[in-house]
Amino acid sequence: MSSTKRKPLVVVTRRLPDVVETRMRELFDTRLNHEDKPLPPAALAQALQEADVLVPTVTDEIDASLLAQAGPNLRLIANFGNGVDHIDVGVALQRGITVTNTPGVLTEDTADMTMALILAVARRVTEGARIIPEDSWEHGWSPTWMLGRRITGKRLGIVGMGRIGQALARRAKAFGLSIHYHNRRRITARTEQELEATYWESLDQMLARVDIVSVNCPHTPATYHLLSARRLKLLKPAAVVVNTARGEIIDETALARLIEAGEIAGAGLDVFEQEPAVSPRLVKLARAGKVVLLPHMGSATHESRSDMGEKVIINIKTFLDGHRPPDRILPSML
Ligand code: 8YV
Repeated sequence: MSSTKRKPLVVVTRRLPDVVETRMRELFDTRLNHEDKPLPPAALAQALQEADVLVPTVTDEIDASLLAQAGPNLRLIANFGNGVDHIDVGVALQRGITVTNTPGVLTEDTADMTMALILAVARRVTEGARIIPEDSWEHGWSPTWMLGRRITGKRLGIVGMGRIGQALARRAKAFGLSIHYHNRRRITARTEQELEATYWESLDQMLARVDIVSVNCPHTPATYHLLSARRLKLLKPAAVVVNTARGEIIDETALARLIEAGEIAGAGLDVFEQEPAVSPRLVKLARAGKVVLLPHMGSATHESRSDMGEKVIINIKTFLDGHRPPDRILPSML
């Protein structure tokens, strides 16, 4: 900090819940984004030059060239959100900038949304929900109309058994799904028993055997296109793919192609490779009722977003008080 008297300048790139913004203004010299439009690169660069602390979100691309323009006061990037793949964390750490995130508080809501997508695709919920508002129910009920697929008794393959993966497993178990998972590390025997989860060291083998695949791992260089065209082709034709993690983990073009060809039954996606742009092929499949597309709503509850803000504040406050913030991103996590 250049002066011990002045309050640290915290620049927040997007509008946050009122309660969070109010508290931040009490604690810091806080610069808010009242318009809530994503900052253009030049404005983001200026924020990095001036701030002591930057509070970005998933909509801010903070790459190496932007970080090279950071001012001498920038010591902390306190991300509002769990995923930090929009930040070049390696470069930030090299430049002595600490990066934190907001884990834990959005777990249950994201798992709920994953379950909602599984049900929506299998039971054609969004397709059905359009019928009455569009005045298309003139023939009434029919024994063979709008049939979906039962989820009870099916196999769910979870790719990434961290907090969200485990929260999904707990829900899915209650719905009668059997739980299968692939993860970098096997979870403890106790948790495996509690979730009645089967571990697959080979992702390929798991994919060939499950009915529903859910992506719940972070996006890192190692997980980019983890569900590649080759791996997607291993799925059964009746399989459904759900993604509430990051679009980049799935080869989206291959996914769309396989659904178009009837080699995969459908998908429920909350995240996309080029957000907010969504592939026209996926949009067409959504219109045809084959896929359900949500605009990145996994953690979109009042509770999650307030708790995420609280985490951001705790991380900033702890850091400015000279302590290690609780949610530091360490090189081993990248
Ligand atoms: C957030 C998310 O809304 O936390 C994450 O990683 O994907 C979302 O739930 C978003 O990242 C906020 O920046």
